[in-house]
Amino acid sequence: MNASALSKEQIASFEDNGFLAIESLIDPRDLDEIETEYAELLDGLAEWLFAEGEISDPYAQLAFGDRYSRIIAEYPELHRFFNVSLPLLNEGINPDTFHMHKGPAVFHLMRHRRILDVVESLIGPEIYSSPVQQMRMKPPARTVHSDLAGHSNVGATTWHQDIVALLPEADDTQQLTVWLAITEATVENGCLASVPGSHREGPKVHCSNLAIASEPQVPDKVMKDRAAVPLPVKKGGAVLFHKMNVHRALPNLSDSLRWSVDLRYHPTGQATGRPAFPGFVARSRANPETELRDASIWADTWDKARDDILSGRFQGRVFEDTRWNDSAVC
Ligand SMILES: O=C(O)CCC(=O)C(=O)O
Repeated sequence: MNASALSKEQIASFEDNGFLAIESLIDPRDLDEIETEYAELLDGLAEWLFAEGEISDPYAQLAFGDRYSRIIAEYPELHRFFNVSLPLLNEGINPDTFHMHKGPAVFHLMRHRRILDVVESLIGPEIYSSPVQQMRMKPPARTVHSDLAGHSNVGATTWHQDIVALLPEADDTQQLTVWLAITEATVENGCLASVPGSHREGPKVHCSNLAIASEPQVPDKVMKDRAAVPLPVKKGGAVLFHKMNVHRALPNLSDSLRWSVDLRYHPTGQATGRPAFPGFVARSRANPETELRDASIWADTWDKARDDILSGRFQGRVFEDTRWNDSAVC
């Protein structure tokens, strides 16, 4: 039996609050690979978009965060090429922007030993990496294109429970979010804020009314008297979430990019809640040979999912966004 990566106190705190902030979870140097991979990606896209006349300058002289912020202000679809999931669209898909990033650094991060150790402390040793995952690269709020102000990968993340985005097949899935800070997350640059104990309150009404926001949210009027705790963490730090915990992100009021990734895991064999997208066995103490260790195979599974959706071979819904809607509240 391995020693738990979380102390008894940390596990009790997670169970009590529905979240746990770990100021430093992985060595910040373990993020070098992601930073290099994303810098190369941005370089290639900047050259291409400039050649296509989509942006006025490739901004090659700028550091990564500023360069990303400048380019996405001119080309709002940019975020799709950096995300680690295909777009969450049930219809109206444009193949030109139905893309994602699936480089080896992302796969290596999903299998990071320290992350899986912590996950194992909470859900046990048979760990499935859920395809419900998002790369969130948030420029300073004042620079965000109005089309993206309500898009949680770039602009605001409003109050929600993570269950809101899952199909009903995953109602009993023990999904755990690992929200990892790739840049330090502070109150100023938009760290998360969470309502302690809210995971015991059952599912909340989430409004999908476009007049309020472009993503399902628990309306501010419902949350206005609730005390939320801000959860700043260092670069390489993490916040773990129960899927029923109510949380949001504060706005990025700083002058630089705030960058995080949310990874999700659940015990192998449970439904992901997003059957159009592929997951994989990240750790198995019982059957280690079932673990996926090859980043190119992982990338291939996403290519196949993309083909299946675009060709119509996959006919179900990709994403759940209206199930918890209730017009009386919304
Ligand atoms: O980083 C964000 O803005 C939101 C992340 C989040 O809400 C989540 O991981 O569930």
